[in-house]
Order: sequence, then structure tokens, then C-alpha cells
Amino acid sequence: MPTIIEDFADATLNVSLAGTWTRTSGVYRSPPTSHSNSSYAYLTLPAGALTLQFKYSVSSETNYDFFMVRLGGTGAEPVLGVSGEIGWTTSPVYNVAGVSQVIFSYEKDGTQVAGSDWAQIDDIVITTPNTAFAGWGLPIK
Ligand SMILES: [Ca+2]
Ligand SMILES: [Ca+2]
Repeated sequence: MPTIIEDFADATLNVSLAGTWTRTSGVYRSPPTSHSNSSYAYLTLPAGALTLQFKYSVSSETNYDFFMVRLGGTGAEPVLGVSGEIGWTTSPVYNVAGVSQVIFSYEKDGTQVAGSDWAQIDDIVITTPNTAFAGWGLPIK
């Protein structure tokens, strides 16, 4: 199955990302974020995307400043919400059929920071349909 991989090793991205996170030291990282604020990275999936997987790490105030992932719009329930000191971890494989946007966020409460005070993602893997397959739709003889 065709895959799109983004390792953030250089400035040319294979995926469509917007928001305030930036490519830093070969990863994609939340910017300095003040108390009671959030920072976002918006990943627009290619049409027909099937699955999404990525790596993440977090260094934040445990139970108060969170890395969150939502499949869909800002109102979608998070599929991942973690805090504290989390070394590089590979996410589950998420089914993103029918999803056009994935939102990564770093969301902070009103006081205190801990650790590096950031969330990071890397090694995004998106699978897409085999576009080379064009058998269906041919006239039956
Ligand atoms: Ca990387
Ligand atoms: Ca905090």
C-alpha cells in the first residue's frame, strides 16, 4: 500500500501542515506557549487517506499541560491526550478514512510549567489507496 512518510529531516515537507508548530532539530515541535493557551498543528490528509501513524514525545506539567490529537475538526473528541515526561513513543495506527484534517495541539492550564514545556511529533506515516489500480470501471466484455 502506498505510504507518505515525513521525517522532518529537511524543510521540504511531504505532508500539508499549518498552524504555529515548527520544524526544529528534525522534529515538529510546539512553540513556546503561555499559560491558559494552546498551540496547534493542522495536518491536512491527502484525499482517500486510510491510516495515520506518528511518533510523539512530551515534556510538560503532568496532568495539567497536555499533548492532544483530534481526528477531524476542533470539536472532535481527542484520540490521544497525554502529559508529563514521555520519551519518543509510536502512536497506534489510526483509521482516518473519511477524515480530512488531524489536529495536534499542546494545551496548557493557567499556572506552572515543567520540563521542556512542549510536545513534539516526528515520522508521520500516512497510507493511501493504491492509485495505480484502475481495473474497476472498465467496460465488461
Ligand atoms: Ca525526524
Ligand atoms: Ca501548566
